[in-house]
Amino acid sequence: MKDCIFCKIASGEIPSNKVYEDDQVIAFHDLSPAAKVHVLVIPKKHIANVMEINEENSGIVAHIFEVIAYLAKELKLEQGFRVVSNCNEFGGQSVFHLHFHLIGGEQLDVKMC
Ligand code: DGP
Repeated sequence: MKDCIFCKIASGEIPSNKVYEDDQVIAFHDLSPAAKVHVLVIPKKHIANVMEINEENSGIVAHIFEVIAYLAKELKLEQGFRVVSNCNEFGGQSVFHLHFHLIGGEQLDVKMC
């Protein structure tokens, strides 16, 4: 999608500090890390956020969680981590391309629920 920063990262137009890539998914370090490990896992195909997940595209979400499980081991997060997807204004979403924050590498102190 034109003007979507994560589409540009997915296509390689904007560089990123990549930790994983396959034909459907890319994962890279967050520009403003909230913890020692803070990786964003995104579908290459543009989906705005969780509100746009449906029967036709939910397979990518299952695949993203397989990638998250793989990365959790690769990044040595066995002691624990958090997966977050912010959605729309009240959820604090700032980039409108579906992404999952994989956060860990230390004790996380802000427990939302
Ligand atoms: P959210 O606020 O949930 O929409 O998360 C967007 C995240 O994306 C935020 O933690 C900062 C990160 N971010 C924004 N622009 C870039 C970028 O150009 N490169 C990288 N690596 N991360 C970015």
